[in-house]
Amino acid sequence: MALLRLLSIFALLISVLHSLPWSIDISESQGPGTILQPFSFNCSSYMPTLELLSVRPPTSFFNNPSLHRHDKGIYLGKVTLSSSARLDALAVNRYELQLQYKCGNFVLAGPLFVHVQRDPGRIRCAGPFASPAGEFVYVPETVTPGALLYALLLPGLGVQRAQMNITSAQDPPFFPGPFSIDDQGFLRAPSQGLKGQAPKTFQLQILVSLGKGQSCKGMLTVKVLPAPSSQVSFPQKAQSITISEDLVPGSKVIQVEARGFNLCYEIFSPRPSPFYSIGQADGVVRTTVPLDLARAQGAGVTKLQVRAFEKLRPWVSAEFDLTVNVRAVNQWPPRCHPALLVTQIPETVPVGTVLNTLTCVDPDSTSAPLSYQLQFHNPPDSASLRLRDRVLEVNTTLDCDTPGACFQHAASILVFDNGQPQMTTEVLVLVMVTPVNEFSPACVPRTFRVREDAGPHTLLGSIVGTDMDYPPNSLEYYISGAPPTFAVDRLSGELHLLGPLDYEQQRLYRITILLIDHSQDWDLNLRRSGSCTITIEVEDVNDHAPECEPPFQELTIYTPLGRSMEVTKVSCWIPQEPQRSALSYSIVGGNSQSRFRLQGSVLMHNDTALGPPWPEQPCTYELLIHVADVGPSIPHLSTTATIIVHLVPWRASTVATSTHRSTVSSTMTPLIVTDVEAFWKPEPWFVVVLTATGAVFLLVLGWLLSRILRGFAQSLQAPNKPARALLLNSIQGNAGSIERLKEAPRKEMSQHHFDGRAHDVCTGRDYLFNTRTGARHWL
Ligand SMILES: *[C@@H]1O[C@H](CO)[C@@H](O)[C@H](O)[C@H]1NC(C)=O
Ligand SMILES: *[C@@H]1O[C@H](CO)[C@@H](O)[C@H](O)[C@H]1NC(C)=O
Ligand SMILES: *[C@@H]1O[C@H](CO)[C@@H](O)[C@H](O)[C@H]1NC(C)=O
Ligand SMILES: CC(=O)N[C@H]1CO[C@H](CO)[C@@H](O)[C@@H]1O
Repeated sequence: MALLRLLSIFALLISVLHSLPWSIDISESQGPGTILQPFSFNCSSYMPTLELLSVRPPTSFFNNPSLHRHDKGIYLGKVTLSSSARLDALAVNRYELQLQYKCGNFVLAGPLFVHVQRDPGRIRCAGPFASPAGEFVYVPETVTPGALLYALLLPGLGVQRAQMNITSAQDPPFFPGPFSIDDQGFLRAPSQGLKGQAPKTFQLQILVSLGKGQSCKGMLTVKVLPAPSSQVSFPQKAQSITISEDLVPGSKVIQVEARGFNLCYEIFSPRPSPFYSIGQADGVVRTTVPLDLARAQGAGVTKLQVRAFEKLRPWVSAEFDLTVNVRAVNQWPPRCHPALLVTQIPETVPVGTVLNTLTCVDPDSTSAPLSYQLQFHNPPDSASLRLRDRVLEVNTTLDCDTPGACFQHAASILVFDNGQPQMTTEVLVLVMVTPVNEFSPACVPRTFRVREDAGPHTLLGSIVGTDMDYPPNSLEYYISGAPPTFAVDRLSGELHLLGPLDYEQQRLYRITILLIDHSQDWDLNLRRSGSCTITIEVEDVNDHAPECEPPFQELTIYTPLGRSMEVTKVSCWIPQEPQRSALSYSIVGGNSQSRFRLQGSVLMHNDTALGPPWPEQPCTYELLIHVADVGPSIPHLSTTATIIVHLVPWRASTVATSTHRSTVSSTMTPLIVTDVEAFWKPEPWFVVVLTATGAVFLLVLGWLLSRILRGFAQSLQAPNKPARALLLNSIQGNAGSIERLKEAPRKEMSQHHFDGRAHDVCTGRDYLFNTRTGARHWL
């Protein structure tokens, strides 16, 4: 050892002294910290430095040299292997270290050659195999099962056999089966093969072990490659497809499929595609936005160019033209403004008045034309409104004064689009017609007649007013400025009498009836009026009974047989109302054999009616003449005059016809009983009748006595004179029979009604008679 040291010092001295390049051999098995070679320098008066300027090939295997003072003026320099030193004779077997020594101004530079010697007893895991990522082995997936994939050769292994094991786990399902490596370093594929394993990578940790406890580790990464494809192609070059616009975004349009291995798909035109996307792996084309044709412009037809390519070899590709047509779908009915049409118009609006104009749009297509149709609901089949294009107008008069309710018109406007399927919108129309008071009420002038004795509240008549507005004849009646004699019922138009009337004071009234309509206009204050004149004629009513002058006559008539002649004239009048001259006369009693009749007020005798043989003897007739007033009203006041006629038959050979008239003397007051039909008052009448009858009876008796005495001498030639004259008072209606005639047989009185008693001189018998019927009862 001491010898070696001496040698080295010697060598150093040589080197320093001669500055010769020198070299060192070092075994590759030397590790970090190994001192290569110490060398000394002579530098007495300076502090020397030693530097490693460079290493070729560059490496960090060497530390900077160190310099230590060894003895007086002598320094020892050392170069050691760094901690990263991994010497490998197969990789680099010579390093050149450039060293520089300084001692004061003295500079010495020179190379040091380090020769790395191989160590035959050492195995090494070197190269990419020993790197953390390991060695990459690319294998197509079509490799035959168990095929040799890789041979792991380790430097320095030489002919020695090492044991190689895969230490990492190879568990399914990631591993189709275990890879294997043998002692020669031959890596083989799993016996199951690698089909379908692309593009997996399998990392295999390899342990290399030699005897004598030596071993190292490394990594092999097997990457399975897909089978090399033949060619990528589409079954057809182009395709056209039609979809409807109502597809929601994300809907599948079509799936494209190309032949090839491990393909990807993309749309390469247009790029970016605004409406569609394609699934990179599955080739499904989907929509990305709503395809509303009205809004998404240009969505109608889209030409897509699709490319399919191999994932690992993108340049292997095929192209496909896809045309997507979007079909419009009618999704929305038209939208209209206004959506509901309610309006109110007066009935007088002229035909052609515009009620409203519809504005409709189709959300599906703003430009497509729409069609409109008017449909009536109430009244059905009405022609009152019409639709011209989109304008609702009044078509016919909306007059509501004719019967039938027309105040509300209900209809619909149907708006159709022309899409498929057709969509419809209904716009309800409600037109209220308001009434207008157009017409004035009217009434016809009329004349009413009323008896002057009519009582209060007597109905004179009804005024009928008319008004053509609806509701018809909604009228009220008023009397305009009338005297308070009349009143009109406000609602019914009946005209009533209020106060007393007097024909003698006022015969004619003219009153103006005012008619005012109501409830015939939307504005209830709008009322119209009309009027007409009603004439009221007061009818005269006779207030007094007629009187006759003289009231009682007695006549002797010489009449030629079979001749007719005037007997006398009955002259009667109403003294209080001399203008009322029309009176009616009738014979009501004593006209036996109907020998007398009345021509107006003239009493005629007619023998011819009797026919021969005419009576030879004189006869006496007591005739009762009923006199009544006639006028505009029913005659109701009357009197009865009495005429006694002595009829003396006269032969033509004797004397001419003559009439002997004897009037009632002034002392003999004839009695005329009058009776007002409507108002018979029995009590005063009875008193008068009884008194008067008694008095007359006495007078007549006296007169008869004088007649008998006077006529005794004439009794030979004159006919039989009536022994008595009966003055009977006519009583109309139910006046009843005269009490005096009690001797009449009871049973016949009960059957007939007799007013008086008379004596027929021609037959010589007494009889009872009825003044109205002329019936007789012979006693
Ligand atoms: C390595 O593999 C061999 C068989 O090839 C086996 O006998 C040996 O035990 C294995 N060694 C280790 C450490 O697994
Ligand atoms: C409009 O009125 C006329 C008659 O005036 C009728 O012929 C026509 O049909 C009406 N129009 C409509 C749309 O009802
Ligand atoms: C008298 O009566 C007869 C028969 O009724 C009639 O034909 C005749 O005309 C009358 N004479 C006169 C003058 O009225
Ligand atoms: C041992 C050795 O060589 N020593 C030398 C160092 O250098 C001085 C002068 O430069 C010499 O005198 C010594 O002999």
